[in-house]
Amino acid sequence: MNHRSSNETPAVGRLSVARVKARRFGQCALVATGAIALLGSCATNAPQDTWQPKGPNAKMIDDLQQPVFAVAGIIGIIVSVAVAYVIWRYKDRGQPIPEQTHGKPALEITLTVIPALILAVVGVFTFRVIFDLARTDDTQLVINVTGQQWWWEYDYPVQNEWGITQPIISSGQLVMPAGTKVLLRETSRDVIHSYWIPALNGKRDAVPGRIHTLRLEADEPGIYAGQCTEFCGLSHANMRMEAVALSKEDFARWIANQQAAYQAPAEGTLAKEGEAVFLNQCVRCHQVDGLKRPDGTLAIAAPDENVWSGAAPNLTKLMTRNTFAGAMFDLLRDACRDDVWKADSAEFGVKYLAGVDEACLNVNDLRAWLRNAPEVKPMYANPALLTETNGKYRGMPNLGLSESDIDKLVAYLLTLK
Ligand code: HEC
Ligand SMILES: [Cu+2]
Repeated sequence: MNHRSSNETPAVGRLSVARVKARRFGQCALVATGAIALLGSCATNAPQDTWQPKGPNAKMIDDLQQPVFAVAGIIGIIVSVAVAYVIWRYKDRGQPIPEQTHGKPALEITLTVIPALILAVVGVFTFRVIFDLARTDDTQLVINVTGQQWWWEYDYPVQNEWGITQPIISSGQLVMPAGTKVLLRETSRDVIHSYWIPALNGKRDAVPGRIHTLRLEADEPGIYAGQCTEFCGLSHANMRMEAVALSKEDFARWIANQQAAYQAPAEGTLAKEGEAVFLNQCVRCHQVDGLKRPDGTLAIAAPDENVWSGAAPNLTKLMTRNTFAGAMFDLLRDACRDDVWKADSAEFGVKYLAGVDEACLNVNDLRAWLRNAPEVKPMYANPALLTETNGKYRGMPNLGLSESDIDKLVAYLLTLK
């Protein structure tokens, strides 16, 4: 039976030139997209590659995803080839409609049972990994992680076995000992964020009012990159993080330095003038532990009165980190940064713990930040809201500082290490 009337024009003949062009463009776009996706897998410098686990938790996930990917891949290929064959073999060439049958129980049962068995096996292994990744009873070190627009705060509760005798508060870079079962306790101060260091484990949402745990362990010292992976507003893409794994000895050094007492800059220096500017302009949001006002009282920040999320990064040891503003900017200049990032694991600790000195400071980005932070990191979709703050800011405001105040502040910030 031929159900196309013989006097109809063939399909191609009806296409206008414009439609042919549009179709060609569509085909090219499809091929280009596929090629880009494929070429992306050739990247050599891919610090957030989920196929390169650098610790036992990520390894567990990888050991599961490799065989599942292989099985799914083989099935995917079989199904695609079968579909392509059927499309080609049975395409309408005007042949009669084949004899119609109702069902084929043997085939249908087989095609139901096989996938069910495959899914059951995958399910058993998946559950095992999920439970293993949820364990908290073998924890060796606890670190609290709090997300807010658009940076992460890390605080280390007192843990005498690690020499942590007073709480340590840091931001941007999570510092942890290598070869240690670290447990993050995550929460958020505003919207939902999600913590993800692909080389060390999967993702875990940070939700206001809740505490979620995430195991992290790195085999080797080094820096492991990640980024917030739950859309959290305008600068979501600028909310990054880095886990820094140090050898146990280097971690002990880091802990000792984080707890070291505040060293006020010497009288008569530019840094001392910077301290005064800091007390005037910055201390209402940023805590520097041990910093005193001229009258000898301790300066206590009140970010809850000045920032919507109720927090601003603790700057006590700013120059011991090598990024700032949610790891959006490097605090280290390129050459110095590469020196730290590419150090082999034997000398990594030495280079990381040296901290940022004047020669290595990425002074341009830091000055741009102090000059007008919302200009370099978007914080308000509606610029009118920049000035209408109702007394509270989102992120770091533009403080209208003079260049000479910025000179002083940079000199002061360099002493915080
Ligand atoms: C109204 C509160 C507020 C004031 C005042 C303020 N800041 Fe900030 N600052 C913030 C917030 C919030 C962030 C985090 C923004 C982000 O990363 O997106 C921040 C980030 C920073 C950072 C990056 C820190 C890190 O670890 O990522 C530096 C450095 C900094 N501020 C320096 C200063 C200096 C110096 C002053 C005084 C001139 C100052 N800030 C005044 C709220 C404030
Ligand atoms: Cu976020």
